[in-house]
Amino acid sequence: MKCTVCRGEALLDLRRHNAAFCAEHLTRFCRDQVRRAIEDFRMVAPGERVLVAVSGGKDSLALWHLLRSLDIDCDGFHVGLGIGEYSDASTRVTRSFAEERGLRLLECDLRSRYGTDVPSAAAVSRRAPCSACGLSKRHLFDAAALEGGYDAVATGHNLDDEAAVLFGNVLHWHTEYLGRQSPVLPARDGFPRKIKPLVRLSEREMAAYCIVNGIDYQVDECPMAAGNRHLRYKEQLAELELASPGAKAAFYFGFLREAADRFREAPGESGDGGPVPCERCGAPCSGGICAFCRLLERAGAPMAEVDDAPVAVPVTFRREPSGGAP
Ligand code: Q46
Ligand code: ZN
Ligand code: ZN
Repeated sequence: MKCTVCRGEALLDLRRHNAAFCAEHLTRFCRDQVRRAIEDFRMVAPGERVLVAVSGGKDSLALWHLLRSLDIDCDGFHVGLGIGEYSDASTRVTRSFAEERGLRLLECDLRSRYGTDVPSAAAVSRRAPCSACGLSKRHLFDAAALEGGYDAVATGHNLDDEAAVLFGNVLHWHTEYLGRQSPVLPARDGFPRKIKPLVRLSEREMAAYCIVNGIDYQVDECPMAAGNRHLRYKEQLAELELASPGAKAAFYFGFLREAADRFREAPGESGDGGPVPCERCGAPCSGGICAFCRLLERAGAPMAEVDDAPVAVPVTFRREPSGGAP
């Protein structure tokens, strides 16, 4: 198999693009795809600062690496979820990535900051672990971005993730979610802008990108993900993609082009009068106490002791961040 660009030995074929790439041209391809997503969806303007949500998995580490290689001013933010050895290993790999490259990493450890973790909060509140986890991460990403004055929060959702979410939302006609399914959600009502610069790249491409760029990542799946519907949708779409390369991209980008606008809510249409600050943490919510503070309350977190502490704390490494190349 030859590289489509240089005719050298290729290490990855991309059937949906009818191409194959060597290490150098795969890296260049991934960078071009991210640059194109950022431009097409106006994700980041010159001079803006981005907070990258970094789990320690291949997608988020590759995203951080790619954004740095495009000279985007960005720092990482990692949340310690407290999911046993899986979380400990994810934190270790994230710290090593940042330390080796002299990058600025912020962290929030659920247990030390709030006295709880994802498994306990999910058990006490009788929520599915992924629901408690997703709620916590969304809240903390927003809070950390606002606290640090970042213009946008970038997450490592790739084409496979977005196509699977779209598939689930269409299957069940979750029209409200379809209205919000976009690679960029503008800042509004006190929430920072959310961007997904990897939407043009697949999981397989991200794994290959990490390997050829020497990025060590958490390879284990989260133990809480087992049986999750999202994974099933991914498997079904992967089968479809195998039989018909490009099907996933056609489905997802076709939706954005042809149908997404039809599901968007016009400003003020929700009729709820807009958000008000949470009585406890000040985050925008529909009234009273926000969902995250309610979750903490149910989990018995000692709120009064932590209310004023910052959400995201910079991790100190042996040497100072140099701001150099990735
Ligand atoms: S980390 Fe959290 Fe995922 Fe684990 S508990 Fe579910 S949502 S599967 S991205
Ligand atoms: Zn090549
Ligand atoms: Zn709150």
